[in-house]
Amino acid sequence: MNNLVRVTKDNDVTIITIDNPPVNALSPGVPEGISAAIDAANSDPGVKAAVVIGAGRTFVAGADIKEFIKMTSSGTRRATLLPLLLHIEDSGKPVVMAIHGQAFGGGLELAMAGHYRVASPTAQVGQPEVNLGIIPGAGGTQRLPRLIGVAKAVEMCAGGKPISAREAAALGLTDQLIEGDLLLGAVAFAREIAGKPAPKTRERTQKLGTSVENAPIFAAARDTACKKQRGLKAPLAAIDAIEAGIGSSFDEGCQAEAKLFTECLFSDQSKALIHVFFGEREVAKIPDVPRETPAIPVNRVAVVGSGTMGGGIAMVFANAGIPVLLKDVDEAALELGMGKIRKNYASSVQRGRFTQAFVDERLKLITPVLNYDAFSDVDMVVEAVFEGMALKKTVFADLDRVCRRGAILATNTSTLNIDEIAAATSRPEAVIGTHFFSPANVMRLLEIVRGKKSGKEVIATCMQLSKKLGKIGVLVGNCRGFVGNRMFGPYRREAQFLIEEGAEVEAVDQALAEFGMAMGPMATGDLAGLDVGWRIRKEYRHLEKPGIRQPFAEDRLCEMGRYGQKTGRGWYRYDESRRPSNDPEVSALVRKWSADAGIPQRQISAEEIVDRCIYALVNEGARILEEGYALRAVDIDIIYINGYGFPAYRGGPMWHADTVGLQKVYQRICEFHQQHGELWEPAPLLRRLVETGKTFAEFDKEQVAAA
Ligand code: T1G
Repeated sequence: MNNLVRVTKDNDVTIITIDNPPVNALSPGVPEGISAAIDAANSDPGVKAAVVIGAGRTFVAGADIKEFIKMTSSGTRRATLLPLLLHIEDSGKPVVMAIHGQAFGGGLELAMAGHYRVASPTAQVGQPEVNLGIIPGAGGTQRLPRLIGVAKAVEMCAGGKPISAREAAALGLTDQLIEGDLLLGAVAFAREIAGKPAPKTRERTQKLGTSVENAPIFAAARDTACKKQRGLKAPLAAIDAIEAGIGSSFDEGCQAEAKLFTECLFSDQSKALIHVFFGEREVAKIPDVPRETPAIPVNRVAVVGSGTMGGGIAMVFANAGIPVLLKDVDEAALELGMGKIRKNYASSVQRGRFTQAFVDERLKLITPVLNYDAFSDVDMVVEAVFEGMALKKTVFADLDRVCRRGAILATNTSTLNIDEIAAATSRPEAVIGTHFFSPANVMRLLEIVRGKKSGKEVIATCMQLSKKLGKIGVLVGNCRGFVGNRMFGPYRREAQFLIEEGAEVEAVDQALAEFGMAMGPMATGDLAGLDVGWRIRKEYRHLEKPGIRQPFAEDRLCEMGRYGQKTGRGWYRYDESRRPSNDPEVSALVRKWSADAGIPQRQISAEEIVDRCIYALVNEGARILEEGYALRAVDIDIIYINGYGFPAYRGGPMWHADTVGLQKVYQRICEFHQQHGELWEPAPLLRRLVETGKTFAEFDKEQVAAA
């Protein structure tokens, strides 16, 4: 026993409590403590059975992921959990696992080594390892199919999604659901089964079936993994590990699993996904806004503007159970907005994401209004009107007049200056940017834009609220386009230049899709509407530096009314169900325009396409870091993965640059600088990191240390 694992007794039942806050990860000392506790129970003649339970909010959230970073950076392989789990399984006294909160990864593997499992109805169990680019490494791919069958085990290990305790009970993964006090219920259960044969999971092979029976299951699972988890290696490795166990002994299966686990763990994909795991938690930490900064209660909100964004934002609040007023200028606009909301909810029910009952409840929380009468009661307003400064200032002046003091006044602008908007009010400290991404009720990213005078409580509130809304909130500074869109500019600029220099539209998109982007830059433009960027470019034309090359093709397409999916034509042509097809007319038009502009045409490789687009992101990201508009390089990574479809298994643009090697990235950017001029001036921070042999990850560590 040690301070991570406590042993107590309830008469003839030993209670082993894992107490390693915050999530009882199986950090060094925990497996050893459990092993010693099992020995103590077995050597105590008065004991008939043992119960293993987690202290605090959860059972066990898995192995300690931090240990994996130590292993891959030192190249040393730590002892696995396998011996401990065999030790539990071979215990002379039956061991009951009592699950509440989460039994994830190594936590579920631990639970499956027990002879029985009981759970609270609200518990969740799962093998989410593939989300970290690895697979279960402590027998999970061998014990899980023994308990629930091959098909469901493949789904859980390759998909990585947890299941509820109720579903687990229905599958036979848990033996009893305990309403009320879990420990009491588990001890009573242990007394019931004490003295009965203690089934060893590894010996339960009835549900394994044969290779022939399972072959179609594995084939379908591989197909699904390639489609739904495009580019990710771990799901396929998880399927291989389960398949390797069919027709083999338990030990042979575990050896195959261990080999695949190690290959995954030392892969770039896993290092990137573990970076993302901790990154999604790191972005919540704001150096000058401590975690204990008081948050303003947000129990009632209002959204101004019921267009696509406004409607989506209203759904986000309603989905979180927060009543929301949705305001627009007239009945027609409101009816249109509410119609879109109802349609979105209907398709969520159709796709099984929500139940009709859930949707009915949510719709009751959205109140369409035509005036500001009830705005004095709200704790927060999100403005989502048309992207024009004059209109936004008018709305904020109104909000300043009608909202109570202390209410948060947020704007969903994606490009406009937060300080200028705030200046339209008498309370700039209450003004902040909450930049949702379309569709707002789906996209996880929330760029929280700090104005010069945004108050710390307002920032803290929005950061905490983002988690409640199921979003990942990332705090950014108030520069043009903030972080995401500011970087997206150079990325799409290079994509257009490549097309003007001879690349086909579909070749550019395909190269970046193969790199792992969820969608190519041209198709993304067509989806968002080419006119959105066109209008902004026209508004900022006066800021363009003379003599600097600007892409022209997209503006020309817009002048022809080709706005993308919404007009059936953009870079691609779209049929009535918005399926894209290449449009030879666009190729011909661009060839002509380029010839008129004297741009020589050439063959362009997929490698150049990827380098120019992705390194444009990296270079601009380095500028943003240097200027302090992003707190850390990892913040940029989390923004790009959750808002712009950057592949998580590459860790985000900044982590990707570190993985490629900053020296190599810098050299390539210098080449582009040579070839394409000033737009490719290397960012000073990038040059400095290369000169000092450092990485963006080390830059972050220094930032954290300096804060
Ligand atoms: N290891 C280390 N730290 C962890 C951790 C873990 N497994 N899980 C969470 N943390 C830290 C996290 O970084 C944060 O720290 C704090 O705990 C609270 O987490 C052998 C190989 C359980 C659903 O993938 O999904 O087992 O920021 O903010 O929102 O086969 O944490 O406060 O400093 O996320 O309530 C498999 C990972 C591991 C589950 C709770 N397990 N964790 O969510 O809190 S691999 C997982 C989660 C493995 C075996 C394999 C979530 C959670 P800080 P949080 P939360």
